[in-house]
Amino acid sequence: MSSLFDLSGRTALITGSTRGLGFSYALGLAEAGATVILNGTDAARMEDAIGQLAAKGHHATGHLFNVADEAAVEAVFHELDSQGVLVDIVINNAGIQHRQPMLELALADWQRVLDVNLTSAFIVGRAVAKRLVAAGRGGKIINIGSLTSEAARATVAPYTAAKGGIKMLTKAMAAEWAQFDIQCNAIGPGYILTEMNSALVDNPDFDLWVKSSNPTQRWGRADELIGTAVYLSSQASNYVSGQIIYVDGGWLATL
Ligand code: GCO
Repeated sequence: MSSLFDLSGRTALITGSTRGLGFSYALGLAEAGATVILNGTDAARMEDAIGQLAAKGHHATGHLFNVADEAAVEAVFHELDSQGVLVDIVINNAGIQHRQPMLELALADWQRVLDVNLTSAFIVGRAVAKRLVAAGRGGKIINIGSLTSEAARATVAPYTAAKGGIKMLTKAMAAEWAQFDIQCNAIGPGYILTEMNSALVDNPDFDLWVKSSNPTQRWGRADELIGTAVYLSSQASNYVSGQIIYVDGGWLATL
């Protein structure tokens, strides 16, 4: 049974993984045996993240690049090609947030969120899939959605639109790439205690809303997402594709 979830011999790229949920996914996949490649845009955070994994016995490498920049993504994958590294698990986790009413929202801010939170998953996912198909290898693409893949919260319209797009992009990837034994799924985290959410956690009204709006009556923890990430990265999910699994304490299931 344990071999079903064993990621030994696999190579996983997790975008936006120098901190927050991305780092938790990276640690979880490393603990399951995968060789982990981190991504971020801040050299100091990258060094710290690699050091944290090394302290736990995991030798990770890292690449600093903007996931929404097609040329930058292609350059990194060409470097991996030259090193003989074939990524067969990717978690498209990189994301930003911009909280502002739409009536005041600038198009540039709308576009920036869509580029980082949605288009990047297409760019990186396509780079990975192209190489898996060329190698005749299967693999796993895991996109990170959100509760806002299903329901909207006021003042985060570009994030909501992007995460809704993530849900449907995941299905599109499944439709086109299942024939190549590439399973494409998504994880929809609930409200999780992360640095990106710190302003919300510290807001008493918002904190009360989160705790009163879901049946667990608490925020989720980053480590509570790891099991789903390992499952979707492993052979245990080889006949699962196009799905989004909400790790939300039952929030979306209840009125
Ligand atoms: C917000 C948060 C979101 C939530 C996520 C929950 O402002 O609503 O930043 O990122 O954490 O959508 O699924």
